[in-house]
Amino acid sequence: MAQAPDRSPWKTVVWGERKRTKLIKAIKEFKPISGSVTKARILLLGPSGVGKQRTTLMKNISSYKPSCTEAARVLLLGPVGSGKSSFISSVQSVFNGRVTNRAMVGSFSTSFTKKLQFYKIRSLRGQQPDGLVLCDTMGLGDGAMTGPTLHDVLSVIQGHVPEGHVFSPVQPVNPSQTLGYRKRPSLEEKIHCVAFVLDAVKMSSYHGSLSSSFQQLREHISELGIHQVALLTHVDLINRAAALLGMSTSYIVPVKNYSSELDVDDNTDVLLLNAVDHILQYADLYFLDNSPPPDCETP
Ligand SMILES: Nc1nc2c(ncn2[C@@H]2O[C@H](COP(=O)(O)OP(=O)(O)OP(=O)(O)O)[C@@H](O)[C@H]2O)c(=O)[nH]1
Ligand SMILES: [Mg+2]
Repeated sequence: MAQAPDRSPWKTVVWGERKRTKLIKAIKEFKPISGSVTKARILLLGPSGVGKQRTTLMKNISSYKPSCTEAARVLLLGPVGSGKSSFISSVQSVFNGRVTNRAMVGSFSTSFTKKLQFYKIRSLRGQQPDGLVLCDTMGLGDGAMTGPTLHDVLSVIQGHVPEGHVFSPVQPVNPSQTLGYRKRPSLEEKIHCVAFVLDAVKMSSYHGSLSSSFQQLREHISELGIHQVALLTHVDLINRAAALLGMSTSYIVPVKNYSSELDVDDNTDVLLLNAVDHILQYADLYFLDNSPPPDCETP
């Protein structure tokens, strides 16, 4: 005979109004510890705060002037299709006030970008940054034969490679065969910062050899005294989640679960609490529509 399902709660969770108020109060009073732009901060700032922050950031970038060269050259490096060209176009779009496809974007299994291309970020109107040049390059492949070699990348960073150079695994950069090769590049012609670009969605499917390529690259780039940062793209897949679930994006909130950390941190806490707060809003809507009329309530 089938047993009646056990309906006793496995855990008693107190989600009273007091707890909710406490969580909201804690979220409202939360101050991020670092100065970085985090999702947490955006959530707390609200639409007008985000607008202010955008204006401040645009002003800062527009007035940026390196101390000893005309512009800072930032090289974007990453696997094929990770969003290097898209990032350049996106930054340009911010300053144009409309979406602009400045660097051409593709979606093939081999790199769409083949040439070394420098993009001085300019504005069609208003604030004009001119201290920033973003450098697009061919995507790093899974193996040595499917993208620029370590030697090619280091030559670019050291400023030997001219704009327009087409990367070829069979013809690595070299002083005698590379057209326009600069033997003694000036500070202006060198790369001043490297930004690795990775696709959050493909993170687990990246080939193991890519990890050793990054390790080698980082060692050599660090030896050159060049700082590196990383950009994580495709974190906007909320739309895809919405399509999969068949629900509006306004129902979906980003969450960062604790998975490898040893300690909690305030930013992650806020994302989690925001999700809980969001869930409770919808639970409240249910109660609003389904609470029994006062005369039916059990004494
Ligand atoms: N959803 C989403 N798609 C992105 C994002 N960034 C890039 N893409 C898409 O990913 C594909 C590849 O983008 P690209 O900017 O061409 O990538 P890339 O790193 O320049 O690629 P290669 O030049 O081929 O090495 C395009 O279809 C883009 O529209 C992102 O943040 N979110
Ligand atoms: Mg590209």
